[in-house]
Amino acid sequence: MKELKICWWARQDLNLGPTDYESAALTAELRAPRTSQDTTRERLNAAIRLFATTCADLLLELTTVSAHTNGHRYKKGIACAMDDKVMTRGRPTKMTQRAKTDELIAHALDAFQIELPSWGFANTGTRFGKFLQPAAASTIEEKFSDAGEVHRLTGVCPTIALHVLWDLPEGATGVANIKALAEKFRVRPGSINPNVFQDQLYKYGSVGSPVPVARTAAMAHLLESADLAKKLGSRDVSLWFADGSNYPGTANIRQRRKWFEESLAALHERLAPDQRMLVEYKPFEPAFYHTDIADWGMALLLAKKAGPKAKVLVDTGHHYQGQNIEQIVAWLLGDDLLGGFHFNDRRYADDDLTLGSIDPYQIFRIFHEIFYFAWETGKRADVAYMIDQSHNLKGKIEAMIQTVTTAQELYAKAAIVDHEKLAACQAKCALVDAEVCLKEAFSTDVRPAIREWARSHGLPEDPLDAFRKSGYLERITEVRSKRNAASVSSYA
Ligand code: PSV
Ligand code: MN
Repeated sequence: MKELKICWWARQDLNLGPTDYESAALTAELRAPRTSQDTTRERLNAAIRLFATTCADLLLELTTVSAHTNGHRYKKGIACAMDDKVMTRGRPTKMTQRAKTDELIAHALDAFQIELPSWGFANTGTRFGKFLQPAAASTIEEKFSDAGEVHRLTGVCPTIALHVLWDLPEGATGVANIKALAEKFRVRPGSINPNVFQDQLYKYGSVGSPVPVARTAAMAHLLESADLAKKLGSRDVSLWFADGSNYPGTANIRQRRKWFEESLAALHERLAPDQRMLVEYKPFEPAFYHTDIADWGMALLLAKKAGPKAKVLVDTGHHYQGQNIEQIVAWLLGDDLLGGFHFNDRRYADDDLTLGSIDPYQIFRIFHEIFYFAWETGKRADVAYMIDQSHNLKGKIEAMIQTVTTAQELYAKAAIVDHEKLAACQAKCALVDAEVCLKEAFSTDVRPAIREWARSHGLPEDPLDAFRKSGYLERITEVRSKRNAASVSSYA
């Protein structure tokens, strides 16, 4: 029992604990035995052990210590706590359940960021045609401008994903312009997405094509994308391949896999030590018989073979009906192979609908697995949250703001799951209680806490309303509508 308690403090403290617990443990650290060769973590563990045995029921609030969850602030917290003056300011206090919940949410939101896709601001459609929007972005400057607006209002979207051929058609010569736009609109380039699917050359695939020139061109483009990412200061090269075939017997599946393995290994080689490559999977479309990287198992095998900088990217729309996505997430987390997400929702296939519009509980369950992993292991999952949506009918900027606030809500709900209680219920096979525990968090109205968090960060409490009142849409509509009306919308 004592052991369990110690673990609990350790987890809370080293990862997602509310300030009060952390401060209490930090206070305990002051009393913990120190030897010169102890690492901070060891000392902290010793302190937590001491804390658990001596003052488990006492919550000390160190008002001046901001011991947040991320490494930097946490270290700062330790440094402050080691200062005796701070120690004397500690005073015993009990927090209400509501205050604890709000604080958990604030901590979680402080660490939550989500990347916007450049293509989400442009005119898009289905294969039957596009419905053009007067305010849609068509230049890279307009995409940066729109992304900057979403970030200005939400405060959590500091990066924009770029698609190489769409956003950097001239390759490296476009880098200076992108950097200038990043500066101007205060959003950095995020993941770099190579495009090895739209050129005629790729009719039978890219790195998996039986046509040697297609494989060579695709490889060159992947390497160029890695270099572009380096130049732009982007960590992730995000890979999606349309490769596959349409009819049984028309492709050598095993041979194509070998070509994929070779190409991904070569790309891995080209990455800087701090860069990553994310391997995305998708079961079908545009290929309708077989897709070379059809599911997470294939992506996982390819990533493992490529090397440690390769991780799997989960696009929530890229699964067979009924697939348990949170289980995939849990498995990938367990092997440190979850690199990131492309968030969207779907009803049928890769519908690219707004996150949480069809099944918000599913996104909550995904976030829950991530929090639960962190609580249990004391490790913070290094996961890139990215949006991959095309809003064909909704106003693009509005839909993006709606997506971001939905993501925050579902993330906040997952942050307040009572992990200790849940783990106890699971261990006892208390099925109803375990499920109630999860649902309790899901049904909590986290919006007041999110509004409070926004207020405290100088952000609008209702970003959608702020956007509507800002006049931005009217301004861009005036500038862009003529050009948009003249652009092509037909499929054929
Ligand atoms: C493919 O459907 C995909 O999910 C890939 O991530 C592409 O990069 C993106 O959509 C383009 O919209
Ligand atoms: Mn995607």
